[in-house]
Amino acid sequence: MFKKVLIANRGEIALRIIRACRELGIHTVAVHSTADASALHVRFADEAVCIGSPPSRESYLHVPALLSAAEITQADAIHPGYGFLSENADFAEICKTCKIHFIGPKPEVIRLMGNKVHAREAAKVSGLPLLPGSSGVIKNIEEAEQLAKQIGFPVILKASAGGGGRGMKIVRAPEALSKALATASAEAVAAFGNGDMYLERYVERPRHIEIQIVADEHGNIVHLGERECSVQRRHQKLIEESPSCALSPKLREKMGEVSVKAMREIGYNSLGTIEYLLDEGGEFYFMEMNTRVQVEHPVTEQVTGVDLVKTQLLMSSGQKLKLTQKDVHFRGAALECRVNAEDAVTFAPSPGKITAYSAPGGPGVRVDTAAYENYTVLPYYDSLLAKLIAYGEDRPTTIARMKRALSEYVIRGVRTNIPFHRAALLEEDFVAGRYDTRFVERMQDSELGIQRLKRAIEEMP
Ligand code: MV4
Repeated sequence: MFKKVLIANRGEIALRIIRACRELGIHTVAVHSTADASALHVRFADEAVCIGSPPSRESYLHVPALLSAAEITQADAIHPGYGFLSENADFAEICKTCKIHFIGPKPEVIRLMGNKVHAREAAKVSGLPLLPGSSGVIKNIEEAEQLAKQIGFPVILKASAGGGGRGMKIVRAPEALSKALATASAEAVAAFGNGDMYLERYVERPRHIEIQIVADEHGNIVHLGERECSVQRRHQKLIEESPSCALSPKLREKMGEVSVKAMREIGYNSLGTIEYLLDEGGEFYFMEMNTRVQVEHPVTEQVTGVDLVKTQLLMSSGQKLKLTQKDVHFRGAALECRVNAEDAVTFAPSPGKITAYSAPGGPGVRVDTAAYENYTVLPYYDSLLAKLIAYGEDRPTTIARMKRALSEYVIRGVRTNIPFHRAALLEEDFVAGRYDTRFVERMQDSELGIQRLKRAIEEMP
């Protein structure tokens, strides 16, 4: 097992990783920017190293500083968490060169999944269902027009170097295709330094379903079921849950099985998530693969009882997965609300000092956060303040618990999106599990939705 792990991250995920390490008897090194000197991850770790200035580029993304910190503390592994360098193949490669263990899949696999055209091809050859679309990069407008005519409109153009909703363009009519391709490709060059595009049939009202994979370095692979993440706004997830109301036991088994099979084909050997679009007819299609631990991993932990971060550490150090698919049982329902320091109506960030803080608790409630009273939410980093997770024997129990927990949560000094969550949980469509990726839009367009949000803001403690 690793003796000492450096955590190349901050906030709640750094704490989550430190907790897992401590339970496994692994020493921890926190790194931090000058602005994070008093952060909880710094206090919870065994050692801490200041690696630079507040902007991420000069600290949490600064590779030489991170490697120096690992070197001077003699850390034998780096856990990248999510975001920052977690899916940076070059960083994983540099770690390898420096003989520091990168906790994640091999650099080549990170690189493969980061290139969405290559990922799509790899998914196809390993048996994952794809939407009809281009094989490889679109070579010219004639090819795109021919293909779109074959598939039928609407189609979607996606940047090969994009992902997570970046660099996409929906095209609804043949006349619009040529301009859209030129613009999207130019935007991709500007954003990613790579204008490669691909094309797919566009699914109007998809649900976002992702399958959690756990794979060791000895060929053992299991899936831990799904998370539904359809409650998003501008590709920022807001509410996640497991199980999804949209999956029958049969479909769950099918999605799990094909995912495991594909990971076996690819030779995947880490924690991973396969994202799918689920259409209204119950057909699912490969979208992207994430090669990191995800923000929403706790909902899977609560319904399976598997500690994903501990499992990731154990497997990464070469241990065999003790779990077989037969050992995986799903129990009850879990929900996660991402509590962000942002305005509940406009979603504008709201950094500042937390002047009063009291977290919910009691049965079926988990709070993953690095916030505390007098903590300052910094403008340099993302606005995630806490992940509020509720779980219970069934979905109605869990929703009731989440509502209760949201009503207990006191955060003063910064604005939060807690009122948004309270309003969302009152939506009939949410309660019925009848939602898709347009849920937030519909809520914002509905008189009742707006009214509920206003009332939730007034009712804040
Ligand atoms: C799509 C799609 C519809 N059809 N692809 C958004 C994130 C990126 N991973 C891919 N995304 C989408 N790809 C086809 N062929 C709709 C989306 C999409 C979406 C997907 C999941 C969750 C929320 C979304 C919001 C808008 C669009």
